[in-house]
Amino acid sequence: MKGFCPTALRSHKKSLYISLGLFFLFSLFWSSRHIPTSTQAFRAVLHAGSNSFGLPYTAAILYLIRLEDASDLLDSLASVKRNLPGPPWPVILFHTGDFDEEGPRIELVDNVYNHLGANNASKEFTERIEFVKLDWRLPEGISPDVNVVNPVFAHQWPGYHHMCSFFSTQIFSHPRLKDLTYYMRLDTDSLFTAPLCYDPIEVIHHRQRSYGYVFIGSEPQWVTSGMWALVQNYTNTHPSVDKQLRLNNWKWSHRNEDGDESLDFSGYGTNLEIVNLGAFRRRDIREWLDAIESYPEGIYKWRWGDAPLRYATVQMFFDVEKDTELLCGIRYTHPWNEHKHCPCVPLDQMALPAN
Ligand SMILES: Nc1nc2c(ncn2[C@@H]2O[C@H](COP(=O)(O)OP(=O)(O)OP(=O)(O)O)[C@@H](O)[C@H]2O)c(=O)[nH]1
Ligand SMILES: [Mg+2]
Repeated sequence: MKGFCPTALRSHKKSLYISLGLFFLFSLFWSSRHIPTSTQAFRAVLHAGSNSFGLPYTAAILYLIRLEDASDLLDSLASVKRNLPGPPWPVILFHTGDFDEEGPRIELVDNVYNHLGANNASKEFTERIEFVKLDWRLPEGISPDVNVVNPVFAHQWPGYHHMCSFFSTQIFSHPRLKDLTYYMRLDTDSLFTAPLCYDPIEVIHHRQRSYGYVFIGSEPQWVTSGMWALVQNYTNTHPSVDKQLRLNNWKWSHRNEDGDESLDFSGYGTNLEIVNLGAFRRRDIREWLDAIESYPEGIYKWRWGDAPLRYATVQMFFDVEKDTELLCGIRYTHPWNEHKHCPCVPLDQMALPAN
């Protein structure tokens, strides 16, 4: 009977193979088109208190986005995919309504997929994307009428001001970040320009840092009206803050007769930052963030930015030598910001912090 194969059975087998082949091709086509827009399964693992990578920490990459910045976002995400090593952490896209409907969400994820190019592990990358809606409201005491508020940066009011408020004070208590150890923030116009020799989140963890950044800039005085005074008043009533600022060699500005400050306020480049969430959720830091919120005119009228507010917060509550990391080995650009790069030193050649 060896080699016996009646014609009927052979043609039956043939059609079976053809059907299987067609089924395989169809599923391949379908799976490449059907791109999920959330990472529920991944999140379920995180919520169980561990992660799939066997790491003692969890993280996410996050953006705040809006429809008009979608094409920048594609380039930024492509630069993350191409140049940022490390575990495939979720990519959280916070939005404020532009992606409420499924249509724009699917379209954006499809565009990311096409921008990355098929057969490029692009599907896996798009599966990391999550959309999270933010419900922005003006704080009490701020009129919804732009003419009443007469804010600095009126042309982008209140969106830009909401953005500053979200990143300065609210982000640390956002429910989606509750179980995360770290977040890396990027803006839609943030770009990694070359492959990195380390995973920056792993560097922050390994070196036990609370805050990672790539540059410090300075803010023009027309967007910091009253900021020096708020920090000074708070410091005067909080001796531990005064002590920490002295240890960090903080320099105070002085006002001349014309009301001009002798110093511009510095600011971390928050368009790429890594935050240890637990460190920023300290009670004394929360008290300071509440003080910022209790003077909403600071952000909503005077357009205080999240960059100088982050700078003040870190300098007031952390030891900048021990708790912050300048990640200058990252090849990175953001419009209007110039900064120095340093050679990228792989993690296994970095020293552990001496405690
Ligand atoms: N949803 C939403 N996102 C915003 C709004 N304003 C800014 N963003 C986002 O917040 C991030 C920072 O905004 P940018 O306009 O880049 O702010 P910036 O870096 O201070 O300003 P530039 O120097 O012009 O880049 C970007 O990812 C924007 O897409 C807004 O009104 N709504
Ligand atoms: Mg920007």
